[in-house]
Amino acid sequence: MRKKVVLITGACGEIGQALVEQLAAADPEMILTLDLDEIPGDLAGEVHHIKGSITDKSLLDRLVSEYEIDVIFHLAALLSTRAEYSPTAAHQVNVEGTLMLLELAAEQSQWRGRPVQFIYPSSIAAYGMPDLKTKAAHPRVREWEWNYPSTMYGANKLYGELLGTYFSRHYKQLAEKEPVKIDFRSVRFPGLISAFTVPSGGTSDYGPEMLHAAAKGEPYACFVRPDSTIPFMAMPDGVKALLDLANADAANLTRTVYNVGAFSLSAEEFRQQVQVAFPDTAISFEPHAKRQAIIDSWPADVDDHAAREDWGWSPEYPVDRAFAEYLVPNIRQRYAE
Ligand code: AKB
Repeated sequence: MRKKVVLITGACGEIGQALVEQLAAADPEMILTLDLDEIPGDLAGEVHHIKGSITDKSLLDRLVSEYEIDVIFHLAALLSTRAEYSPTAAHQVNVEGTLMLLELAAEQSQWRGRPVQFIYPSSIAAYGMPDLKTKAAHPRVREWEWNYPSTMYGANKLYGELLGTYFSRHYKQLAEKEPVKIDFRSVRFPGLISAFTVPSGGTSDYGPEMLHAAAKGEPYACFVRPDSTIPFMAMPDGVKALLDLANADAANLTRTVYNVGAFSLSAEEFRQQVQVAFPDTAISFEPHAKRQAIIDSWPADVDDHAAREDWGWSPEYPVDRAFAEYLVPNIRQRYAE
């Protein structure tokens, strides 16, 4: 008999590590992780880890022959800044890799006669505000507004949402016998901030980079203007959003893709929060014109009332609590060690 598992792709990334840690605490036997890297030290031995690529078809075929995949958290992706340097590679991972996993989920759903749940983190990068005037006039965007991304990653995420929705509603709609559809659910994340890992390859990275640099006592040159404003979220709320959505009653879900918000900060407000805890840090602003343009195209905040109404979304870490209770104490401890 095939062993029933929860598959987590991109398990060594920032969200992956936080999610695996939480799920492994409950039932490590159920967790199957997949990533290009080895699973970090403290999680190794706790979960079944496979080192490899989501674009490796023979690897995916092997997985389905050995496991019954009940839920997929598909976290693997090339983020917005990195994707601009390698757009073709980003498309291969973010789109073709996602398509292969959706096909795997569809086959597994058919084989076992029950939907595989497919949880897909999307991003505020799926939005594209044309200019700062429009951004100021529409400070809290709804899911269907301004879906005109200007980055490869944003375009990939928006299409990933559409593909997942297709697989869950219309997949093989002309086939004589209707296939068992997957259960696709997605959240659009703000910039996530972890106390335990430092991001790489994203454009919202200036926030967490500023904080980690300050905690290490290093100066930091922020690559966007002080007034640049986007939504952010503490990592525990990111994990909570994924798990709350996964656990939501399907009958209450009116959408496949949901905004989730926690707080919105300008880069200057972020600096002020950081300097409350680390007053001696030298933080300057040296905008990088092209990364700035990406941040300017993302909304200042999101309207997440659909998530709040349908599945009770409510962040545990508003801005003051995020810094005072999660970020600052854990980061202090991390670098003190
Ligand atoms: C990025 O900056 O690319 C990510 C994101 C907002 O999705 N952190």
